[in-house]
Amino acid sequence: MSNKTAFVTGITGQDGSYLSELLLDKGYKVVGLKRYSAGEDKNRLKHVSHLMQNNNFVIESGDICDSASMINLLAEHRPDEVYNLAAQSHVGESFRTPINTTNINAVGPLNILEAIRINNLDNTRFYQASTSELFGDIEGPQSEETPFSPVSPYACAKLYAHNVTATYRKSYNMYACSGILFNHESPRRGEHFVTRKITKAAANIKLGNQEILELGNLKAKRDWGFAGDYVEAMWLMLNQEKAKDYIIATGETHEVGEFVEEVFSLAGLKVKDHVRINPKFYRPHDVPLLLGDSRKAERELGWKRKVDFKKLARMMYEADLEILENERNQNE
Ligand code: NAP
Ligand code: G4F
Repeated sequence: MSNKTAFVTGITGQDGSYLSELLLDKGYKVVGLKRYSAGEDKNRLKHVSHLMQNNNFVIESGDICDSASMINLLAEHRPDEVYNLAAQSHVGESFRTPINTTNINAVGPLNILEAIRINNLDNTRFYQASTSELFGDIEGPQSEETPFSPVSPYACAKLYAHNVTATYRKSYNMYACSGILFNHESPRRGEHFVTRKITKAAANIKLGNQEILELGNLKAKRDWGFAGDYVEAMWLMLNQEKAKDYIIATGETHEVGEFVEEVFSLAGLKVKDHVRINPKFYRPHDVPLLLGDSRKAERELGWKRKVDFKKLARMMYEADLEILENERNQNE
């Protein structure tokens, strides 16, 4: 068992919860960063509520855009590993709030790197949540050798973070790396992302709570994996002899429309009866095709995905159906 401390930003998000579970299982102390909100915290922390009784799990309040809070928290906890998962992670939203997205996704990681440097945390290892969105409109399959060509404010900001992470590795001899993760989903996925929007709507339609699901571009292709598999790769990347960037993907790609078909057939529903296109959900520029080649991670880290497309769709649909049925039973 480890007696290391990990500092995890984005603790209220999908990946923060799975990564915390993995690290606590390995014996780490986990310090999770949560930003202040005037509203109810109970719902925001729902994916980590089962960890709250664990003495090795601590929540701190702060914001990666506030460099003072990063400097002070890292000085206090002196973590062995920092995982920067915090982001404005919705690509469509980044076209509506480009400046806020850039502050969080580009300046935020820089604040953390600077906090590590200023505090002389020479043994602290840093993981940056990079993304397949960096490839933009470059044809797949995409590997570590494929050039980046971002097409959204989200991806432009993430590209800065990716480059500045490599710059700190080279300039200050820091163990700092970026995981270029392709789309990964789970029952804990935010409800505005397309997979979760589809599984929740299908469950609602099945139960008679909803009639129509409105979507945007059904032709875009994504390489979808399971978040639980992907957080393992983050840990592996920080526990090697040398810091390197890796692609994490399934090597399979599917149209958004195929995910709809798969989930609606699980629900016994006809797509044409319930799904409508609403141009409101189109983006000014959408990444057409993501298909990752993660052979380097398989070879060097021994990482391999366990959950495939059909299993993922079923896991998410069944979880949403169960949540909605429980809610209905409680209201009866
Ligand atoms: P997520 O569910 O959207 O979680 C994002 C987290 O960031 C939330 O906890 C959010 O907290 C926090 N956050 C936002 N702004 C912050 C700030 N200024 N200071 C501190 N915390 C802040 O995202 P995810 O799916 O877990 O993804 C984790 C990371 O991987 C993100 O960086 C994302 O861009 C990247 N990524 C994700 C995927 C994917 O398919 N999931 C693929 C590639 C890369 P609030 O609750 O306060 O909003
Ligand atoms: O689920 P999405 O919003 O995910 P997107 O844009 O691929 O981004 C996710 O994966 C990235 C990794 O590649 C991460 F970096 C990022 O943080 C995030 O986790 O959209 C997937 C596709 C897009 O082509 C979108 O245009 O689905 C299409 N889509 C069609 N209708 C929709 C909708 N997307 C959303 N969110 N909502 C719709 O109604």
